[in-house]
Amino acid sequence: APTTPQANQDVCIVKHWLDAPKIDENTLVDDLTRHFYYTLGRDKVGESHLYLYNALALTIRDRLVARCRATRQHLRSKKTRKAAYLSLEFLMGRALGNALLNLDLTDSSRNALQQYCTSLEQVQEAEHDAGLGNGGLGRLAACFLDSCATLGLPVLGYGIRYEYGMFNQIIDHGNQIEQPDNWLREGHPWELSAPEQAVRVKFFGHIETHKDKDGREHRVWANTQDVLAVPYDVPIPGYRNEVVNTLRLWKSEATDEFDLSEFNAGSYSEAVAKKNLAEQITMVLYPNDSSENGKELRLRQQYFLSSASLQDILLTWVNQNGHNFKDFAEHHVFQLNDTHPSIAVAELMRLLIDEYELEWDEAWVITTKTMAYTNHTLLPEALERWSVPLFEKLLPRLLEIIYEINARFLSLVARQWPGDVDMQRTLSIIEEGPVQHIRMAYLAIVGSFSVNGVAALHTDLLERGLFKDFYALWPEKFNNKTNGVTPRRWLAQCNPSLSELITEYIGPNWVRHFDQISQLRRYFDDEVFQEKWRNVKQDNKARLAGFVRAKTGVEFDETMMFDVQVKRIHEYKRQLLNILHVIHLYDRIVRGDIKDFVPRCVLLGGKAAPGYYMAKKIIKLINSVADVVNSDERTNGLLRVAFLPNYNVSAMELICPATDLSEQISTAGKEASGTGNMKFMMNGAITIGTLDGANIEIRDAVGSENFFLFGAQSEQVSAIRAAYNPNQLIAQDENLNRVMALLESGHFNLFEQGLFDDIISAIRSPNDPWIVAYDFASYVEQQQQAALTYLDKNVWTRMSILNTAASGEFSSDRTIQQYSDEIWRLSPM
Ligand code: T68
Repeated sequence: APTTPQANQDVCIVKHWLDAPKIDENTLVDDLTRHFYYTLGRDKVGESHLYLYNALALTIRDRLVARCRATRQHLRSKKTRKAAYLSLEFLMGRALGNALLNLDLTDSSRNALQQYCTSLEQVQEAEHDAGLGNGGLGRLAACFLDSCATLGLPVLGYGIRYEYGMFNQIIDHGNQIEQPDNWLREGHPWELSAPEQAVRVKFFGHIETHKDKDGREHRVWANTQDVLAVPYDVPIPGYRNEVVNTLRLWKSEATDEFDLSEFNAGSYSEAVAKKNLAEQITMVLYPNDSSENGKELRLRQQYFLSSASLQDILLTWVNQNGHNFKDFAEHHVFQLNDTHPSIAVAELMRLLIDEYELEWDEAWVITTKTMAYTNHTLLPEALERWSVPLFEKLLPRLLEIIYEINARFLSLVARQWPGDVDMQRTLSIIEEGPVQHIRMAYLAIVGSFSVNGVAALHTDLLERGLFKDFYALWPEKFNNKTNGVTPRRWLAQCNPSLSELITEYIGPNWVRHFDQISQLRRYFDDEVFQEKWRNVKQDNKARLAGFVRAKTGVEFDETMMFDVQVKRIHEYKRQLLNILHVIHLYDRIVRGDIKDFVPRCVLLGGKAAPGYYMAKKIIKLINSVADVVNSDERTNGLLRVAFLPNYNVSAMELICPATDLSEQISTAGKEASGTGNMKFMMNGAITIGTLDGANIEIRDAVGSENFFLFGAQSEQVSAIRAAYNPNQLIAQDENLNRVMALLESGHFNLFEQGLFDDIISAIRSPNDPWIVAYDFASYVEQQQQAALTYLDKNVWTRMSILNTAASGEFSSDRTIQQYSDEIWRLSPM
């Protein structure tokens, strides 16, 4: 029972609290009912199950909060070294199923819901995806949080609580339409706000020099327009280990200071309008996944997150240690998820120098011992550069600090390469030009003790290409951390039947120790096991077929091969190559070449950045081809094509368990890692792919005989492009020639002449950076190889089992263990 709070000197601490809520089924039923009737004030189960979902979520949250408190206390009392993962994106998806799995409450929740005559599945459907990310980078952050909590590592996530997440995609006459994702409208039961821990973030203003009483000069950032950062905490449960970490998401709010003169002069509305300006910062997630757009609001978001998070950590430190920062770097590390939060390098310097009065050198040692940077892309259009004039207006003090960092860095460069002015220009954090720009990746590298890529090839290309001069200067900073995905969500949770089968054969410990999945290898030739494996896949395919029918009206037949490519739409990912192959299959059917035709259902899905013209054209082409193919009777039983609208985390949870063939077909050297490839592999899909990103490691792990490899290799790409003649390739390849002829005849755009001209020109262009025409022939050949292999059910099933069995190293637990051992140096709680 609660007892009276006891006063000590300054604060009133509640010495005892209610016993932590029990895990047993009866209390679960009681709490569910209490939340439904009283917290939410409902007495009928409506059609949407929304309130039941909320009641169950609150019931589970109670159990998380108790553990979260315990985890926090442990952290405080032990003064443990901890990491902060700074990311503009956390693509969490739904939370309920994951929390139930990790707390082992799935069965009792299912039972508790019986009294409401509904299934757990129906209730779970009421939860909106938390779509606070674009794609791979954001979902990686979410998988990492699950692994950190499961490994019991003291890691705090810091992100932004966007009011609107990744847009909802609607397909209208084959075209993408974006609709706002108002995911908070019906409430978000997982979060707890802590307004008393809000911090202020400064913008605009100017710099003054003040002298203190000892005559020392200080730079003062004055006359700023401040915004409040209010934290919302989301609990992150580990897998059955009592640990619950925290993801802290910041919301921007106006300070309550009105300009009174303005107010009294009658400009009430103008004074209040400032509130809107402040609240804009966290209003919406930028939907670009691979190009930077240079918008001021985006820079505001980046600084807002970086400043609020660093202030939060410094305040906690100062509360415990006063202004003594001697051991700070021993207790903290900040992982920057790409350059998006890399302004944190300069902000930590500012806070230490301006707010806590450290000397430059002291502050620089702390900064460069605590910052670590992960790069996620080599694409030049994605490298962030901020214009100096914009920076100067918005963050004048930060610009000064960056100039100083750069000056000191360039003198190091001058010492390293005496007299080499070119080298100074090349490596400068400030890019010269008509308008100066700040190269955020360079700021991140200079300010960090660790720089990592996300797959072996990617890291290699960083070291030998994009960052080669930095690598020459500081080889010890560079390291690889091949991505991974959490086997909780991406196998245990999304594929319950396969999980059960796996557990039946190798016991339940694989969920926590995923390297044990290799024990499945023992059964790849066991016919009984194979049969069960096939049946599970069959059921999952039926489940996906229902979903595809509901969302697109296209009938998938689960006896056919399911061939799937879902990911953001981008030219380098080459959905275009996939659809050209579909056209080729269609052409074969039409011309009667169906001797060894293996029936297949091709599924594509993914969002295009709203301003990405070609990506949107590709969506339209996919839909147009799907319409023609699906309505031509000759294709019945042989070929079905669907474009799934609004691909997101929850859709992937249905898709990857049901996939036979996983399409990972990017132009070699362009996909940093990929993580969808790992989800498919875990669920027993076989990959058709290029030697790109983590595909290379996937193929090494499973064996080349269990992977359909095609296409140019990354070292060959530049030579191929130098002498690229796609028209000749097309003329010489009968298949491709026919595909292009069909496309160019307007067969897929009968009533809209010229609709796909830009796509046609791109394929025929000698400057096509993605060499679609070059890789077409080997792609078609491997597709046929895959099809023939699929015909032999036993061979395919063996390959499928071996893929799952070899997926152990693609658990994000492995990745996070490496981050912890090699970068963060954390001890488990
Ligand atoms: C992805 N990057 C990589 N970026 O493309 C993928 N970019 O190969 C890799 O597996 C994944 O990161 C995880 O490492 C992205 O997803 C973005 O989403 C993004 C968002 C905003 C700005 C730039």
